[in-house]
Amino acid sequence: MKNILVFSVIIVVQMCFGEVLFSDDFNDGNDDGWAHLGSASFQVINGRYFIHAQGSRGQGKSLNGDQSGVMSTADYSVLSSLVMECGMESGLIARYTGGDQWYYRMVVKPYSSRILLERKKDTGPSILMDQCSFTLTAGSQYWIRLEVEGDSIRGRIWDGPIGQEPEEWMLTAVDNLQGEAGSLGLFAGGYGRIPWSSIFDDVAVSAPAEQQLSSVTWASIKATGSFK
Ligand SMILES: [Ca+2]
Repeated sequence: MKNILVFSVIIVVQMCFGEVLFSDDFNDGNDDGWAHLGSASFQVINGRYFIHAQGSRGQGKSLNGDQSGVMSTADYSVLSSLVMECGMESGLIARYTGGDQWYYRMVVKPYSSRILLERKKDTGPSILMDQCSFTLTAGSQYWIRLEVEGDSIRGRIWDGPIGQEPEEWMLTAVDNLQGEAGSLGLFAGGYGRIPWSSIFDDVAVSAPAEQQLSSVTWASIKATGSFK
C-alpha cells in the first residue's frame, strides 16, 4: 500500500510539473548525497527525513541537486512534505551557492502564524520579500512548494492530499540578486534548550509549472499558426 502511495505521488508531480529533475523519498533509509550545514542532527527514520536537535543546537539545513549536489538549471520548483513537530521555523531553500552569497527560502513560522519568502545569506541579514498569515498545526502533514524561475520567486503550503495543491501562489516576489542555479535545500531551526524537530519526505524537484504551460502553448501556436 505504501509503495502505491509513493508511486501516485510521483505520477501527480509529473502530470502537473513535467519532468522530475531530482527526487528523494528517503525510503532507502539514508540521505546519501545531501550536504549538511548547521548544528542539527540529520536522520532518516522509517523512510522520513528528520532535521532535529536538542540542547543548545539551533538550526540545520541539508542541500542537494541533480548534478553532484547542484541543480542543472536555475529554474525549478521544489516540493516536499513537511511535519513540524516542534520548532521555531522550517522550510525550503533554492539557489544556495554557499560562501557569502544570497539564496532564497520559504519559511514557515508557527509561533507567529506566518509564512515568509526571504532572500538570505548565511552571515548577515534576511531580507523579507513577501509574507502572509498561515496557521500551522504541530504534528500535521503539509505540502510545501518553493519555485524559482528567472527573477520570480513564489511559494505556497497546503494540507490534505498532494493532488489538492491550490493554483494560487501565497507568496510572490521579483528579485534578481541570485540567478545561479545553486542547490535546493531543506531547513529547520528551534530555540536552544527546547528540543525541536521537523520531518521532510517525498522531495521532488521539477521544471516550473508556468514554464511547462508556456512551452505547450508555444507548441500549439506553431502547429496551428494562430493563437486560437
Ligand atoms: Ca519516505
